[in-house]
Amino acid sequence: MQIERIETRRVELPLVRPFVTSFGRQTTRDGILVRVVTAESDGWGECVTPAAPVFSAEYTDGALHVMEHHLIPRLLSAGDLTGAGVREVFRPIVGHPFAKAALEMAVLDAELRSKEVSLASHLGAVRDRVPCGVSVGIPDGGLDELLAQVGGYLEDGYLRIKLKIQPGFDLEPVRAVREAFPHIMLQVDANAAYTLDDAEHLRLLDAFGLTLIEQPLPEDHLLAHAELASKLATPICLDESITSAVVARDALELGACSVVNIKIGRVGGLVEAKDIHDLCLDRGVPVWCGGMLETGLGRAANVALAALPGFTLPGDTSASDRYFSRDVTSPFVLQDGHLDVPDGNGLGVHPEADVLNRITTERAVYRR
Ligand code: OSB
Ligand code: MG
Repeated sequence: MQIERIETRRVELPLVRPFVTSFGRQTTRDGILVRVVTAESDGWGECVTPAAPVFSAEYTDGALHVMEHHLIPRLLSAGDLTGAGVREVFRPIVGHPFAKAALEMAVLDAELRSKEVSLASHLGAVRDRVPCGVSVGIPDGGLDELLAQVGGYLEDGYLRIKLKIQPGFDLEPVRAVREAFPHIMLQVDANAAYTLDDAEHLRLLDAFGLTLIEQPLPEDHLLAHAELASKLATPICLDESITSAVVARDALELGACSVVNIKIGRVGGLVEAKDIHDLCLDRGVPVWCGGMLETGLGRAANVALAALPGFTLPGDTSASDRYFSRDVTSPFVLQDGHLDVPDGNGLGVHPEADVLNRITTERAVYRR
């Protein structure tokens, strides 16, 4: 496959409600959609960076810059290419996994559309729908609002609730939700907001029967996570720390986590994500699919990935209406707590032109 043209679109979509975490407050999805055009077909990818470098070093302006000046030129001069080869083309460029993942996704989508194969079957999916959880931000309105939001999501049918926590907003909200909903699958995500000095405090979470605690400590603190894991009964899951299959193996060897959150963007693409899945499946380590407030494009990839056999826990693969009043693709709709895995060619969804044009704030085209 020879790439003829690559288009980038900076997009901005309002969120249905602000999303607040220990690293900040988000009211819009400010991302990049990319389109790869070949002689036979075209494909789409989504860059899921936040607007500011607060989750990881990467952010949307930086991702657009590295695409334009470093990644896209390499793809356009790569000659004959498949989705499986993109990771190698990008290897000389250090870091920037979110930008790399978006372009790899678009190349793979174009390839699979021309081969008439769905992404899910290409990856080795074993199910046609995936169980879904929802990630609940820190509410402006305190515990009453939190309980109302959680109750609403449970009514919608979500199978697992994840609460964002931070110092000063942890034991109380977890206790309140657990008391109101004694039997739900419940977990928490700290987004790296604690230190090992908080171990005794975090140990108090053991009382609430949580499925896991996600990323309690900073990204590069693998040994500290191992030490914390030895003090807690609640399983530790890593998100920010797991940047590659190599790091995933190191983290598991060190005992830094016993569950892994896989995000396509954070690890640099679907090929790396599948490698992490395979490693964890081989070691009997449960994985689940994280989210970055994706539009329908990134969501289609997440849902296809989450259909692999090692994804044994519900993901942050919520329905479109949890994020946007109008998604850029046809919406993903929750049915019985699940999302259907798209079975069309490639991602199985495509942006709708009117919405795409409405949300695009900048567009650029690069030719071979
Ligand atoms: O840490 O999992 C996270 C959103 C943006 C950045 C980081 C995270 C999240 C979420 C939301 O928790 C997951 C989603 O519903 O997409
Ligand atoms: Mg997380």
